[in-house]
Amino acid sequence: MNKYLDVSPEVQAALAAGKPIVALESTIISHGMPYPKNVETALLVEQTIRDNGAVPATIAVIGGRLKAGLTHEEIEYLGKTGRGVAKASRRDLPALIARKADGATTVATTMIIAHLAGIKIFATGGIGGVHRGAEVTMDISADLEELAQTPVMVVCAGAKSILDLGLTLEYLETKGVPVIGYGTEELPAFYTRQSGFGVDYRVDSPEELAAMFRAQRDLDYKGGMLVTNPIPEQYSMDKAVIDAAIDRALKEAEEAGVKGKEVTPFLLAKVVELTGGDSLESNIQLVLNNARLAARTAAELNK
Ligand code: PSU
Ligand code: MN
Repeated sequence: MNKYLDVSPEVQAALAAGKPIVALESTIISHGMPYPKNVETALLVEQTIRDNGAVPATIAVIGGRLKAGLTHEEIEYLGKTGRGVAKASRRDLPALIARKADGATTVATTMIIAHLAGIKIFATGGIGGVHRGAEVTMDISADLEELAQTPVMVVCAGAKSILDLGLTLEYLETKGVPVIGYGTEELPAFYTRQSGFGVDYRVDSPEELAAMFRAQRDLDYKGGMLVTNPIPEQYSMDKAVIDAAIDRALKEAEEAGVKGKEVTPFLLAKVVELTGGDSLESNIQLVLNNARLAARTAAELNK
């Protein structure tokens, strides 16, 4: 066990008993949704994972400790503090540990900590990727490099088209990361079920997802696998509405000169501001949908 890691008693017991476990990230709590919906959602996602036969392990950095499994109080604290908590990606962990500071984990750091704890599956909303204009800015999320080097399955609803989805897929291909569509041949774009881009493989059951992941592990690949699960039809959004909000958000980010790690949270917050409660409800529903699939897949993987 890594000396900086704290695994909660519930997650420890699940690991010892060989029970299925699903990791969850915390940037989605602090930076992804407004309080108190973020806390309500985080707890509901945990409950959904339990209802589907697995144990949830929400991940964050608290007081410099890498936590796999949070208390309700810790989730409440992250949600209430919101963007006041540092967004922690791979490069931030050494500083947070040394300074005994708090951090909300992105997809990249949640994968790192899940792997340290021995957790193989992680459910979230959307991942980071190659930003539009990255051929000039070089703004590429560390999430992609993490998928290339850490053996965790990430179940998401695709990526938002605040990113360049075509370049994101090219990057993942170069890095050898399989991109799976769950029940679809097309990469979902978070709020919508379609993006116009194809996935590598369509899979229609948790059994088959588990089999692919097992094969990847047996090959000793160092990287992970990306499962993209489209938002349920009834919660999907009008493409024109969401595209207009994204265009506007990108324009405002450019005008405000937003750079570095602030880019993604700025764009996400703008989109929510411009589309209101509808996009928040969609966001919540797609995360619950991913939690269900991840829990069932974790159960299959443990058979
Ligand atoms: N995209 C979303 N929702 C999110 C994020 C991205 O649709 O919550 C968060 C995740 O935590 C992701 C991080 O890992 O932003 C990526 O940030 P960056 O692009 O700075 O790597
Ligand atoms: Mn970036």
